[in-house]
Amino acid sequence: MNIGIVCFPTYGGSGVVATELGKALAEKGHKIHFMSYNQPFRLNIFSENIFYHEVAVNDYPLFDYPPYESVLASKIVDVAMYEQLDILHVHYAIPHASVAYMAQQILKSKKINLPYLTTLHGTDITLVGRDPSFEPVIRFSLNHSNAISAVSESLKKDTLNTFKIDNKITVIPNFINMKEYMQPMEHCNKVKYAPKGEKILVHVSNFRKVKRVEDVLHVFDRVRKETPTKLILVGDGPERPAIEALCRQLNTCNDIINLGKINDPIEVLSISDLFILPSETESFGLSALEAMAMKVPVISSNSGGLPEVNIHGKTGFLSNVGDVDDMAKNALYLLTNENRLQEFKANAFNHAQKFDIESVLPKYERLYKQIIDN
Ligand code: GMT
Repeated sequence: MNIGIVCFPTYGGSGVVATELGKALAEKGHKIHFMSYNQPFRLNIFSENIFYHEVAVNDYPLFDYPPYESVLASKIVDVAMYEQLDILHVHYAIPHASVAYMAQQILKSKKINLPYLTTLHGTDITLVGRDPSFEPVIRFSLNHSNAISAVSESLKKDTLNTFKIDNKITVIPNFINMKEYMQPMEHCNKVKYAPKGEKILVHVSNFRKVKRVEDVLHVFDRVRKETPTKLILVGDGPERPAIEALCRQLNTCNDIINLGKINDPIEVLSISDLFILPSETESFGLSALEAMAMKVPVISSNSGGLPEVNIHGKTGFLSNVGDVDDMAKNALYLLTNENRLQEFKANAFNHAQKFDIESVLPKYERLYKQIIDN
């Protein structure tokens, strides 16, 4: 198939899913045309089946807001016509679903049929999407999508509760390429970060408010009072200054290692003992799945789709949002008993295998085929 993929290129789950999906489809022989305003950050490979079409929005003094949607719609029309796309897959409803609809209508006037699949990732429904100023456009463009997929049962439910959707929503979970998580990691030396044999907690995110990174610091503060521990923070974003201020206030900065943005956190995860994800809302929690694939159990909130990924009492523990005492108690329960920690590590790894790309990719291929055949 000739598949167009539209996504945000920025550091975040929807871009990672779109990119990894495109890479895997290309490996199976499909031709993949990425359209984005920057090279997606994990699209750092050479493949004869992958093409990147940049959406370059010019900065005219007249515009307070650059017309990204119009330029993207034109790009989709151009790529669809000249690369003969069979299908368009847009990631993140806002504004990609309505842009896809507009491109589809333009192509229709040229007697070209371009069906589109909209994949919902989370904040496009649970945060941004709840803003009433988007409602008519989201509802319309979702109802006109040739198909909709959501990354968890929880997100499907949230979408149906938030919008009046007549279209069917197919759940296709986030995935990982297990092969990449099973490579030898001997070169990653834990001693550099934990010289006295301390345990390592890790958090990976884009440091947005919704991630509640301050809760990570509060959990860490409680845990390190009981057992020697270090905290590694991976990522960057708007909450970073507040986090730096909080670690000074808690007097924990010396035991926190800020690594900033890292394209692929596999190596850091390979030296970590527990992953902390206390998010306010999380439609799936791809970062938790990536941790589990590296045998790192997860201490998380129980919001959104997290219970579909992190199995309470098996691959880690779930707590109510904001209950840092419970999260710290659960972390200590694992960190202070090596046999128990090893058992949870093995469970996390085994559960992660259920989300291997090998089993998830055919679900997307089937959906593409259904849409094209209709
Ligand atoms: O979590 C973020 O801030 C990034 C966000 C995105 O849209 O890129 O991630 C969302 O999509 C991921 C991939 O489907 C999910 O694994 C994340 O759970 C989801 N984030 C939220 O729902 C907050």
